[in-house]
Amino acid sequence: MSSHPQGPGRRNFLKMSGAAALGSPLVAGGTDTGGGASARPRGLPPLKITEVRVIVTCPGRNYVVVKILTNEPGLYGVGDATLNGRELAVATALKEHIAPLLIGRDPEQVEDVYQYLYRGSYWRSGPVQMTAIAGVDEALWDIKGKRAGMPVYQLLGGRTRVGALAYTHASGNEFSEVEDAVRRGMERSFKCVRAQVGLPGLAGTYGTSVTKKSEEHAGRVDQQAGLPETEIFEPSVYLRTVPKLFAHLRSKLGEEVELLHDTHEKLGPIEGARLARELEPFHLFFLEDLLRPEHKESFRVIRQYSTTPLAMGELFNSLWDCVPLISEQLIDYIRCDLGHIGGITNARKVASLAEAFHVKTAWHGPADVGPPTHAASVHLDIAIPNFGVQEMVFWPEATQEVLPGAPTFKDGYINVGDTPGLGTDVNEDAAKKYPYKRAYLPTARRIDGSVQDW
Ligand code: KDG
Ligand code: MG
Repeated sequence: MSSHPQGPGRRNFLKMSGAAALGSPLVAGGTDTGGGASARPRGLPPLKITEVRVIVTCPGRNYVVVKILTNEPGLYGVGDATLNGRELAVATALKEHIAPLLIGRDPEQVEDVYQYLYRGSYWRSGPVQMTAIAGVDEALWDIKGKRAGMPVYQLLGGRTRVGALAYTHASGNEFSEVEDAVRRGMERSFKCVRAQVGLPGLAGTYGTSVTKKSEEHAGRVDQQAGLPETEIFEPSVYLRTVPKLFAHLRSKLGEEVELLHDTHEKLGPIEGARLARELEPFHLFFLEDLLRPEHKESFRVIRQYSTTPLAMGELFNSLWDCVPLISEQLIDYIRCDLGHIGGITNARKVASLAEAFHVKTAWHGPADVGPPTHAASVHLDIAIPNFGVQEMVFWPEATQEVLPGAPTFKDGYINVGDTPGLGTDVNEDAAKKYPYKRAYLPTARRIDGSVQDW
């Protein structure tokens, strides 16, 4: 192979040798070492996975990073396999169960590896397994891009837009604080801002327990060291407060700024319908995650009552979680997390399914998934035709030191550059400076003490 693992020599070589052929089928009873190891295009040396490193690090918060090395000197890929509050479960799945299956396999057979890890394991889906698979998938796309000398978005069909419209977060305990935070987002050139407010008499509502500079914390849900803290939630208080917040924001800020809101799966169907209906006059860009993820058909109730655009999906782990909502056009934005739904390979299928039903994408982009997942999301955003909006974060210095190369933000848009692969990396020495710290998400209860969806 060329002495420049990421250089243009690769691209020319691939052009000359044509598309990679799939290999000969396995003979019955053999060990599955992958579909195509034996049938590479003439002259292209076979590529093999030689090592899978699982790096757990806490530069401000916990991240699980997958680094896949190959037999080609210098050629490796980096993926993110972080599952907030369950990091070590994913790291163990990767180290103990998945890594041994990857050694010797052809890293370029991304779809085959995905199928093998998803369907081949018999135990399918679930957040731990799908986050682990996402880490592997992102690393393999990174390798493929580096080998081709192209950014991943080129492998996905090339650019369809100059950048991905991004949204940031604004929050506060008073309406005026939220208003100020939205203004700060707008000053920073955001065209879209998610607004969350504290509930009177109830301390620590979802998305509000941050400092006044809330846009710095976009998507950042504080991890609770030790044991999780409990927030108190009451649907009646929430339902009375949120429409008044948006009435306030529209009266102060006008119609132009796009406003979003996240219910974070806290309501029942008729409550969700009431909220969506009462928010109609304030023209939200979307109302996110009204209902728990289990019974998708409940969204029919909301659709009957309201034209507020709906988004859903950050807790979904499989393509089939998305099918009822998309095929019945019960939502307007599908917002799976690439890091929890198996990576680019599965998310692009979700996007294509959505395209057929007039549903757009709004991939989940909080700080509790790492820069490689954010980069993967943006590569997909700028390549697909039915992109909607991208949630984004600003990274603290320590995260940038350990996980460099995150997408950049300018004039309301988030973007990736032309570095081959995903453009992100891991600094293993820096990662060692920040050892894992056990941490949890908060949890929630009603005033009567019963468990509430957080
Ligand atoms: O780990 C949980 C967070 O990722 C989640 O609470 C953030 O809902 C979220 C969002 O929309 O960013
Ligand atoms: Mg959310």
